[in-house]
Amino acid sequence: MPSFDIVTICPAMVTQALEAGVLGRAIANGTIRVTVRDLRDFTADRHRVVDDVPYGGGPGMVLKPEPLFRALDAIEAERSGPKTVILTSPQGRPFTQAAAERLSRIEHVVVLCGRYEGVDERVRTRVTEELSIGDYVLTGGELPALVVVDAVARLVPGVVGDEASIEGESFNRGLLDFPHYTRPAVVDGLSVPDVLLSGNHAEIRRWRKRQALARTLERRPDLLERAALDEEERIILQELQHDRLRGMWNGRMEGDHERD
Ligand code: 4FV
Repeated sequence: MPSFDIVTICPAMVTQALEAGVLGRAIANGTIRVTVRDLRDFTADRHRVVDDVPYGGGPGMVLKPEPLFRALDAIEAERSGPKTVILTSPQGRPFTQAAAERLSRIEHVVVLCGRYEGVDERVRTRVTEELSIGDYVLTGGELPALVVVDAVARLVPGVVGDEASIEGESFNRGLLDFPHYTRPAVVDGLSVPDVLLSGNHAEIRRWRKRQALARTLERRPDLLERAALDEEERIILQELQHDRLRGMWNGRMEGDHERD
């Protein structure tokens, strides 16, 4: 059973977020195990101090190394075997779906949540991977840790009810997702593309491929360089690029809601 340890000075925030939805159910039914560790439990002083002023001066505080080292020692003492120790920080490599897939195959993942200006640099001697969820600065590493655990845990067999919803999702192959519609067929004069009401599954699959490619071409052409396209998708993409060049493609998505 894949297991996660999250080390944080805000355990309540993390625990609460883990109680919700798919993750909460998977933890409750034992499909995955997530242990939230309060960093203050690994301090040695009666004030449970986890931070200190930066050497060399400057604003803010830095997370002390010893409590983090003790937390990692305790986790390692509890659970032998290979583990990945992740530090979430803006200095990390961008977190991607591919990283989530790779981490979902690792038995034990530990996530250290930064706070204040960050962790003492010597903590990185115990870190195997540093990940960033985006080029912006948050108040803490807890939300990034939850992003990583959520994206990884949902890939663990049995966590998401319908595995097909994982395999089929576009991002798995590096594309943006196609538009989704559900009842009612018309709302505020906004209708559903006829093809989705046609019952013609071959046409529907083709339409979804075309929408995913068109949306990716328009919004994230960078993804197309790395996307694993099948033959049909390559042909559709050529058509889209051709239309685009011929200016026939006016940037409006075919799926955009025709007003009745
Ligand atoms: C972050 C990010 C992030 C930086 C200072 C925590 C904060 C504070 N982590 N992706 N973006 N971390 O902003 O992962 O210690």
